[in-house]
Amino acid sequence: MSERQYPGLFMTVEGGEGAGKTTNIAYIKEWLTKHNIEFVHTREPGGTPLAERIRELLLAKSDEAIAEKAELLLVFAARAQHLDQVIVPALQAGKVVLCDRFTDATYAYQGAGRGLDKRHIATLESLVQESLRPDLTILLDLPVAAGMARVSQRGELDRFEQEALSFFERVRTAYLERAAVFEHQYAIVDASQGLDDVQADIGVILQNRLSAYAGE
Ligand code: Z5A
Repeated sequence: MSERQYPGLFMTVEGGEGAGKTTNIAYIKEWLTKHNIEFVHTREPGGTPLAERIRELLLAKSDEAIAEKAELLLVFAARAQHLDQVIVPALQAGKVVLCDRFTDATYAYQGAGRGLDKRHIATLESLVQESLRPDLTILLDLPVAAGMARVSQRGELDRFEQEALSFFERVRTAYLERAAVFEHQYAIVDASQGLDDVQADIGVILQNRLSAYAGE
């Protein structure tokens, strides 16, 4: 957990393909606005012009295969810039940072998905983030096949979306394992429910975890 060295609160949203991050982040933004909580909404990879350029490199299909370690370093290069330019200044200013994915995604995708050693990820995490960790991670959990069915209507697949089902199964398992280890950080939401129920669950989590922060 973050040692709360900043007055702001760092919230991330994670999940596999089609788990509903985009849909539910819109709901979280409405909730924060309704409760007069100042926030910055951002995403990873990305969140600054340079980091968004790195995102394009990571997601685009290309004739040149990206080496797994190069992918890992690109993710953390984007993150270093994002922390410096957006996340840390917002936390210093006392805002809530609402981030679509963060380092838990690196453990899930580059660690479990690609099979890179978690110790290397932990080393980069310490280098880039020092002691900063999310205060709250909402994990939208959904069976892989259900998530795939939800996104199947979309057009061309990006570089990650082309991976095999087994890759996404490893990603899901890794998220659930991390949620069990970092219980204080994670709140798991059953994203296979209808949207109203998913958002009711998220509302309870926000009320429990942010009301003190909002001074309610
Ligand atoms: N990546 C990485 O490898 N390492 C890292 O460290 C980081 C990221 C940070 C980009 O992520 C890629 O970067 C990601 C991992 C990698 N690749 N993948 N895969 P992204 O977050 O930008 O993209 P994404 O994961 O592909 O998100 P998504 O597919 O767009 O899904 P989503 O935002 O979670 O879902 P959605 O768009 O809100 O919902 C999908 C559909 O389901 C949509 O039609 C909704 O209306 C519908 N939906 C949502 N909720 C429900 C419910 N409850 N019932 C029924 N239908 C629903």
